[in-house]
Amino acid sequence: MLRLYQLERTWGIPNLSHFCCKTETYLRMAGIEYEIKPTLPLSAPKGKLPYIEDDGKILGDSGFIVLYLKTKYNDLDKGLSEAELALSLAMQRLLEEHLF
Ligand SMILES: N[C@@H](CCC(=O)N[C@@H](CS)C(=O)NCC(=O)O)C(=O)O
Repeated sequence: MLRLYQLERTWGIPNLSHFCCKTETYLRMAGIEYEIKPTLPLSAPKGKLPYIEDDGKILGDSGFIVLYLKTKYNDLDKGLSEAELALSLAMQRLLEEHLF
């Protein structure tokens, strides 16, 4: 089963890290079976969380992970038009990299 390495749950919210939260949300929405392995960034291949282990592959960075999940399992964006895909990418860039 796919393993998701991320920060331990705290204060009853899914995750303090929005990158971890995003990755786990994608897994849940796409109906992919996974187990969580709480860990710290020091153990991660790129020094940052989340990362996954699937079929012997280790992959870091939530963007690359979602791309991998879309290709291998279930692409939740498959019904979107080009304009909707462009808008979603713009929103993603804004929220992930420029809002905090
Ligand atoms: N581009 C990465 C960013 C991941 C990231 O910044 N993770 C933070 C937690 S929110 C982290 O592990 N930081 C540890 C550090 O910077 O030393 C992704 O999308 O996964």
